[in-house]
Amino acid sequence: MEMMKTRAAVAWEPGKPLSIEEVDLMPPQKGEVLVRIVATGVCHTDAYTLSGDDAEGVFPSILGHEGAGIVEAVGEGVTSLEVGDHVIPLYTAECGVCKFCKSGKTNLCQAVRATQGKGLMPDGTTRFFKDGKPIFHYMGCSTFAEHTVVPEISLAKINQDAPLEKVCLLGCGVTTGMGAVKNTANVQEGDTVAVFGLGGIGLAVIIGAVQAKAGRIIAVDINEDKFEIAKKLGATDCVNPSKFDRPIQDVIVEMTDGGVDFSFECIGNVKVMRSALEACHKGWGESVIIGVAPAGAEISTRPFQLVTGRVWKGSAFGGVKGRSQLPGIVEQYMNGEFELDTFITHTMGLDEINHAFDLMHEGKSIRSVILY
Ligand code: NAD
Ligand code: AHE
Ligand code: ZN
Ligand code: ZN
Repeated sequence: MEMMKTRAAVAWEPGKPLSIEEVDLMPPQKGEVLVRIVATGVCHTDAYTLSGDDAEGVFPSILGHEGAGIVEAVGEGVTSLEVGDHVIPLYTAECGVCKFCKSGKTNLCQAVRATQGKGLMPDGTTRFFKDGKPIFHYMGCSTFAEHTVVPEISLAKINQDAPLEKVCLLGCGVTTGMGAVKNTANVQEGDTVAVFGLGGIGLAVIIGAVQAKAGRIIAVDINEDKFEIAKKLGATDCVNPSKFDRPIQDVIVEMTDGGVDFSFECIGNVKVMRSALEACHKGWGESVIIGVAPAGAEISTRPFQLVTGRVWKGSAFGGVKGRSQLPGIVEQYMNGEFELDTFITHTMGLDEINHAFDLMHEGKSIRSVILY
């Protein structure tokens, strides 16, 4: 196979709009797969990396990590996928044999994590080029390209009948939120939940909490335009912290007779992370950090908060093992167990992708889906 041309949104430098251009793509090497991306969501993490705040951000790169597509070619030694398979790229690979995969304790496979974090394929090189110069990969996915090359262990094979323009959202946001509730927190019937930040992640937490039969779901956002969808999905209370002259954790503790059983931070703001922890009930409340904070940011609280039984946790990709568990989540979607349409507030072509970032920053979208 020869080098091919494909269309991509290139992030040349931090803080600049993406540039839509033709790039060169090398064929898949050993253990790699060429995927034609059919659709991709735009997640806040893409904006975070583009902003320059990501400690692992490298430029120029092709961002995007919430996609779905079809296998077009496989490299040497690839056995689990063939041309025509429908797939979701995974930023959390699943090799099945590393210490992490075998531990039974985490979804954080480390097989390709080190090179992935440097924007490289596992062999330490890139497949994307422009005028002979390498362009970095992103989170092992680079779904803002019509074609991408990813490791075999970073692809979940899914039901061929699943609509790729919708299930792309299971590549990050929706799986992350729902999974954090089920796998990381293990919310039980009747539990009280607070969700901080009502973007794609926070709204998926609400769906997860409804599925877990949580008794009360308190949705928190400074943008009240988000409350309507939150309520539609099952939030029982919506609160805007900027409407109170005291800390939002005090408000929530009062509303809930001592605090919530579980809280989820879905923003990436370390001050809100503190509020989310301190909104938890003394003795047992657990707070799950999902939001990604800028390089150098640190969380703080009085250790007394933990001494007195509150628990601080984090969750990546909802604790979901991509290759073994994501296909089942796609099946649940196909069986009507949850919906995705509410998340998709905008669809557009790759040429309009900068508009998707604008909508996100203006708080006007939940998810924009780019259709190739
Ligand atoms: P988003 O921009 O769509 O939503 C964020 C929401 O937070 C918005 O509704 C915004 O109004 C609200 N918000 C902002 N500041 C606030 C404040 N001070 N108080 C209350 N609400 C506030 O983002 P998203 O795509 O839903 O992503 C949310 C976060 O989750 C990001 O940090 C993203 O990087 C992270 N993320 C983490 C994982 C993971 O695996 N851990 C996966 C996906 C996304
Ligand atoms: N590169 C960042 C870390 C970013 C981060 O925490 N990413 C989440 C997924 S965000 C998806 O929208 C994650 O899965 N983390 C686990 C991992 O292995 O990266 C930084 O701060 O350096
Ligand atoms: Zn994401
Ligand atoms: Zn592994």
